[in-house]
Amino acid sequence: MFTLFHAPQSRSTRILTLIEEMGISDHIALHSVNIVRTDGTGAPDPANPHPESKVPALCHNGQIFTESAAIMLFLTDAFPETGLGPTASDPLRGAYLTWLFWYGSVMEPVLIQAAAGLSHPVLTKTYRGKAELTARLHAALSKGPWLLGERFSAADILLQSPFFWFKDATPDDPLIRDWLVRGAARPAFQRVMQAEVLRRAA
Ligand SMILES: N[C@@H](CCC(=O)N[C@@H](CS)C(=O)NCC(=O)O)C(=O)O
Repeated sequence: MFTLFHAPQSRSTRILTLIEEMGISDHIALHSVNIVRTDGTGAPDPANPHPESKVPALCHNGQIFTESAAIMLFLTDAFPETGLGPTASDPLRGAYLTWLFWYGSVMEPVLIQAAAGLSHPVLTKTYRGKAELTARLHAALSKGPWLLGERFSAADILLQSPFFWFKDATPDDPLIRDWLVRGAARPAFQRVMQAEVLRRAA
């Protein structure tokens, strides 16, 4: 059994979307926790095992996994038959791992800096900027409907997620906009979004 520590409408929502896409919710115990939201509401939850009181956190056999990309990689490797992540011998494995790690190492920093209005040569040298981020996504999506070409994967769920919450951050690029429309139209995504509205209101 896996326990997902979750707060509705947060970064752990994308893990729920992955779980729904994989059809593995019977294997997951959902544990809702309080978190400090960006508006200052909420509070750290003593029941949350995340060392920074954040979500998502996943617990399995006494191990704690944090960081969305690590959790996604662990789940797609644990349930390879669901097809949501290429396994070690798959020729798409390199691209898959690259997108998962690029998200946390480059994409989130670039989007957060842009949202904060930060600009500094050291930041730009290290992470590049929104134009380069757009070009990288555009290049991948010019080869197929998903980041791995014809194959939908956890990488799409992860990299689409910030644009669903912060629509203004969406690059003005038709291939990226169409990719987001395809992701939002998926039945699993829609089921999770509806359930999240109810959980947040509860
Ligand atoms: N890099 C982490 C970020 C996790 C994160 O920042 N989660 C937010 C929710 S959207 C949180 O729990 N914030 C509570 C806090 O900052 O105390 C990941 O991708 O999993």
